[in-house]
Amino acid sequence: MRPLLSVLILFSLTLSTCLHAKAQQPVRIILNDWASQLVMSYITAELLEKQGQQVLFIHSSTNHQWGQIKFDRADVQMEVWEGTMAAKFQVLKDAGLAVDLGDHPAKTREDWWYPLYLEEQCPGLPDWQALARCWKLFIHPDTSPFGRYLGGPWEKPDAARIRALQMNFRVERVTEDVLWSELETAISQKKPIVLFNWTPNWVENKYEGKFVEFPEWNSECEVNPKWGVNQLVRFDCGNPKDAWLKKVANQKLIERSPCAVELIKQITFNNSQISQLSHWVVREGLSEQKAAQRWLEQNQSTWQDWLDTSCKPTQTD
Ligand code: TMO
Repeated sequence: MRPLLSVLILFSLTLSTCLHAKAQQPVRIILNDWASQLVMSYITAELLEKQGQQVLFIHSSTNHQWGQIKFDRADVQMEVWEGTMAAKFQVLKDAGLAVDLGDHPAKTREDWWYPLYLEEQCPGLPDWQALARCWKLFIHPDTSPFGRYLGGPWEKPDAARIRALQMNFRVERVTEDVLWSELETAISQKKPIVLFNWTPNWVENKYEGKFVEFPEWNSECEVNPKWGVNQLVRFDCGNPKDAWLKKVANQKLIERSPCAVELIKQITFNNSQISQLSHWVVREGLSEQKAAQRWLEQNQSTWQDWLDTSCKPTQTD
């Protein structure tokens, strides 16, 4: 072969390899701020790496994650909860910017919650009107002269709900750690507390309690002021029960990393698995990474199956 030709071939081979490598971008996984989501994200990262993908983590609040997806700065969120995130997901989905990569086989609920002993102090619970009547039990220095509702950083407009239902409460927003430490303190002294909680979660395996029953959720409640007990404003209802939990991706991931998409579609967790993940972190004190490792060690055949039935990026990308 003539030297010039071989140089040209080498050049074009190198060029195509570079282009090829450039086309394989890392899969950017969103890390939110509650235990099971973090553990599941680390499990997903491990599996994507086993599949031959590169992975990056993007720290984001649930509110900001939609902008991250919209502006192509993140690729996947493994735990999108209907109760707190459906409306914002729907907007991006309708715009063709986000895709649904399937539901987990878990039924979920996110709402105000109280430990069971409160029913003696506040007869009529779990009805919200009983809670509204008992508001004085919940007066707290942080929200005085109103009752305190302890919320996390994830909810939809709770203050709007409180106003719509004319309750003498104020929201205090805290991180997940503070939610649980306040819950522990209240329970150890049998003191009144009403706070944001969700299922599946570690709490249901440890403490008896109930969600407050607000007026039944309805999509109209969030868009139509006329709907519901307060004719003038929206948000006069609770969050959905038996709600979905899904994986959501940046629309661009579909073409960019089809094998990652195949794998993510297969990764699913049920209620008891998810509460187990949060239990390992919150109750047993494992780091989220350690909890992910433990799950991978205990569920080898499950994830091997997911990998075996997904394409390999080197063959298709
Ligand atoms: C989003 N969360 C499960 C914390 O409600």
